[in-house]
Amino acid sequence: MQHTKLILIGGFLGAGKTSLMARAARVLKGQGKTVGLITNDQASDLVDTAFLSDQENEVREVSGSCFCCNYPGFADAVDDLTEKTHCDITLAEPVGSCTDLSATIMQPTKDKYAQVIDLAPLTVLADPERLRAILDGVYSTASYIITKQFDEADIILVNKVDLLNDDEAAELQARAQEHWPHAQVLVASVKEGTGIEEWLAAVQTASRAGQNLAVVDYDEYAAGEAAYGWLNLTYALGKAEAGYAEAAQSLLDALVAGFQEKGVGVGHVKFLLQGSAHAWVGNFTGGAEPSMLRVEEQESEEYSLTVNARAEMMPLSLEKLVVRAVNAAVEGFEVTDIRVRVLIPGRPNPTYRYDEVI
Ligand SMILES: Nc1nc2c(ncn2[C@@H]2O[C@H](COP(=O)(O)OP(=O)(O)OP(=O)(O)O)[C@@H](O)[C@H]2O)c(=O)[nH]1
Ligand SMILES: [Mg+2]
Repeated sequence: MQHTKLILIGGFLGAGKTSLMARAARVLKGQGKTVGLITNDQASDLVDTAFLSDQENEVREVSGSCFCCNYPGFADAVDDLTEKTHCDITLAEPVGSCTDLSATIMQPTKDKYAQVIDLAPLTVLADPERLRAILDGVYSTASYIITKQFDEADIILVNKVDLLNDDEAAELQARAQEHWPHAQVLVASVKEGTGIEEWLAAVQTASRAGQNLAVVDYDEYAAGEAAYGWLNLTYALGKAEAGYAEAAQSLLDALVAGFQEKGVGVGHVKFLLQGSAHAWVGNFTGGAEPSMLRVEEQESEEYSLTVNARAEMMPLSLEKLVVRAVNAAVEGFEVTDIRVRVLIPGRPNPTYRYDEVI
C-alpha cells in the first residue's frame, strides 16, 4: 500500500503558506523526493493553484469548501496524490481564515488513515505584524481566528523575518514561545530561504502530531470568517505580444489605491497575469509589508488573469472595486471569457470534530 508523509501548513490569510509550499517543494524535489501539493478555497479559480501548477508541481485543488467542512474531498486529494503520483510527501494549505484544524483534520486523519498517512506536526505560519498584534492585545476582526490557530499549533513558524532585525526576530520568537509553551516556535524567511531546512527537519522527524486542541466557539469563529468578502475572478485573454508588465503594474496600483481609499481591512488580495513567456504575480496583504509584483519565467498556452481578493467588505462593493481596477488594467487586451464569483464564507460545519487527542 502506498504511504505518504502529510504536512499541513495553516496560518492566516497572507502569512506565506503558498510561498512556503513552493519553496519546500523545490528543496524536497532537490533531495529526490516526489512531492504533491493541495490547495483549498471556498470557490474555484485560485491564484495559488495556477501559480503552483505553473512551477511543474503536482497540485490538487479542493474548492467549494474548506478541508474541515469537506473532509472526504481532502482525503480524496491526498489519496489521489499518493496512489496516482506516488508522492512521498504531500503539503497541504487550508483556507487562511480556517481554524480548529487539529480537531477536524489532524485527529480524524490519525484515527482513520494511520496505515497510509504519516502525519507531520500541524504548522501554523505567522505574519510578524499580526503575531505582534496578538501578543500586544491589539484587537482586530481577525484576532479570534488567528489566536485559535496558534492555540492549536504543534509548530508556530514565524515567517517574513527579513522584515525584522535580528533582535526583533529573537524577541518575537521568545515572546511567542512564552505565550504558547505547548508549541515549538521557529523562525523563517521564505523569501530569503532562511529557516526552511530547520523547519523541514522538524516536521519530518517529529514522532507526534496534532497534540493540541483549541477551545473554539463556532459563533465567534463564524462571525470572524463572515467579516470577509471573498472574490475570485478570471478573465481569459487573447494573446498579446506585449503590454503584460504595464497591465500588471497598473492593476496592482489600482487595487492598492482602491482598498486604501476605502480604508477597509485587507486579508489578502492577489493576482496572476499569465502572458506567453512570463507570468506576473501581484500581492497586497494590507499591512506594513509593501505590495509586491513578481515576474516568473513561465511558458503557457493560456493567457489569463486570475484575481482572488479577501477583504472586510460586502461582496458587491468588493466586486465593484476589483472589476473597475481589472477593466482599466486590461483595456486594449481582447477578453474572451469572464468569470466572477463573490461570496461571504458560510458558517463552518465540519465533517468530523474530535474532542480529544488521538
Ligand atoms: N517579506 C516577505 N514576504 C513574504 C515572505 N513569504 C511570503 N511573503 C509574501 O507574502 C505575501 C503572501 O504570500 P502567500 O504565500 O501568497 O501567502 P498565503 O498564506 O498563501 O496567503 P493566502 O493563500 O491568501 O492565505 C506575498 O506577497 C509573498 O511574496 C517572506 O518570507 N518575507
Ligand atoms: Mg495561499
